[in-house]
Amino acid sequence: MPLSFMRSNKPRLLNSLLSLLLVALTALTALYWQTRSDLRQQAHNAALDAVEQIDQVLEDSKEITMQATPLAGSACTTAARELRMLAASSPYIRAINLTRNGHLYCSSIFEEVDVPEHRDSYIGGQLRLLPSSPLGRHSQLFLYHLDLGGTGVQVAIDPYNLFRNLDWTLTGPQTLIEVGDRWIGTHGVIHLEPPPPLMGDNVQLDSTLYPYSVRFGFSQAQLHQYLLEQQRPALLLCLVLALMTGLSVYRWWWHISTPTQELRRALGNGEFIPYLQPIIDSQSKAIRGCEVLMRWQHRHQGLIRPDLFIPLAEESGLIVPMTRSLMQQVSQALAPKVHLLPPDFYFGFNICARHCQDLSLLDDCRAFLAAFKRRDLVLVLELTERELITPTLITEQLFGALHELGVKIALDDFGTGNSSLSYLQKFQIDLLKIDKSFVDMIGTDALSHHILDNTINLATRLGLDTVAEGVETQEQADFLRQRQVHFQQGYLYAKPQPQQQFLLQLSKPPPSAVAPDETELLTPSFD
Ligand code: G
Ligand code: G
Ligand code: MN
Repeated sequence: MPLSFMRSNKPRLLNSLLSLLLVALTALTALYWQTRSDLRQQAHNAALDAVEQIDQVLEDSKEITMQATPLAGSACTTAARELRMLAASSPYIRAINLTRNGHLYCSSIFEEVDVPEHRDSYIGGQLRLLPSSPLGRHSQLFLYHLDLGGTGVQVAIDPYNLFRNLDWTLTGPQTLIEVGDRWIGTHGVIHLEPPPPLMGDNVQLDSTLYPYSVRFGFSQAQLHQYLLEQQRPALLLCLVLALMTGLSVYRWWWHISTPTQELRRALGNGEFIPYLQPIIDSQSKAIRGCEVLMRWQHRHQGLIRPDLFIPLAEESGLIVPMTRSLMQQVSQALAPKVHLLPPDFYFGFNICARHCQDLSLLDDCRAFLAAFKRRDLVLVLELTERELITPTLITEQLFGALHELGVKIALDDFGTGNSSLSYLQKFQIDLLKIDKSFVDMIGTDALSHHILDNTINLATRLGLDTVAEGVETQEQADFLRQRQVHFQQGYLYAKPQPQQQFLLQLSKPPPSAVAPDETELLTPSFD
């Protein structure tokens, strides 16, 4: 697999984990909302039931007070027995009492009593909660009062019984019956202080018949408990779903993450760096320029050759920002050292055909040249002959503007393609880079020699500058110099190298003064 170097397991693991979490989180959130809405519905139903039942108890109480009405105001000795019988008719009723002139004077339990009664302490004139009965020690009472003018009948309902017999689906701190500013809480306990602040969710329902309301709620803890107990199969399903998603992403990762994404990531990460290879003047042996060659400093795989990723970069269009980044890195590193560069120094950047259909290249070239404080420096764009440019309105505009800007155009790998004279003119080629395959012919059989001579002749006859690529031996160097090839580039002089190393080489004394073993990059054949 040629692109196997793009396969790193780290993003694969990370993305598998992320998708696992994402699915788990989404499923859990959906389950949470579903459970919450279930509980709300349950609370609402329970509240409806509760109001219906309490209303019924109060209706019964009202009915009993009506039956006791004839006794109101009469002597307790005669009324008490009747009151007891009436009280026994309902399981909720603890006692029935008679009032007269602001006093409770007769009780079905204690018979004759005398306790002050305030009519206006009844909410809506009907209901009242008493945390302790003035008659009995332990009783908490929910009172219903029928006012008959000077007299009245009072029914004392046991809040514990009331609370217990209601069909609460949910009971907890959020479940209560409110009467005025008092309320009955869990186990029928009556409270005087305001109800606790609302936590979690709750439903409040007012009775339409009597002045009270019920509130049914559930806390976050109850919700979680419900979720764990009632939704266990769904929770397990979420877990399995999340695991399966994570595993699928892990398994199919190479189908999901394209090499283009890996290139984009590397670009964002600054992993594409320039290597510079010197270009030497054939006669003087001095450095006259350099070719900038892209390298991928991969975070796991080390240095990667451009022929492995440039085709994909071209195809995806990422070559445009990648080249821009390369130009920026070179100008940033070399502009502060511009004094080290020889006069008329030239920078060669490789540009692919596709890149020539994008006018942004012009801005990139302008920015590159502007970064240097010297006007004699030359920017050369190398276009390969292997892939000829299709002339369009954009290329016409681009090459015209590049020419005006002083940017020179080189035809790279010259001799390997079939560019015509009109092609050279159309794209205003200034420089021919004779392909290494021709240089390799030097010193071989006569026929090859002939081809090489013809290629060099063609280049010189066109009046263009010439660069020979891939010069590896002294014989090749001498031959090319004799044939008037202007510049040379190859391992004989130096390999492509990191920028700092290239700068170091520039600051060294001229090549002729360098001892053979002082550098592996410069050879003694320089003389
Ligand atoms: O160094 P070498 O192996 O560097 O280069 C291999 C090929 O990759 C060459 O054909 C060269 O033109 C191409 N290449 C290197 N750097 C770049 C670049 O920045 N842009 C383009 N388009 N091609 C490049
Ligand atoms: O852009 P172009 O296709 O010309 O790219 C030049 C390529 O040639 C780069 O890959 C560079 O590393 C390589 N190169 C430069 N000098 C030599 C050399 O002397 N010998 C060999 N084998 N390759 C070279
Ligand atoms: Mn090149």
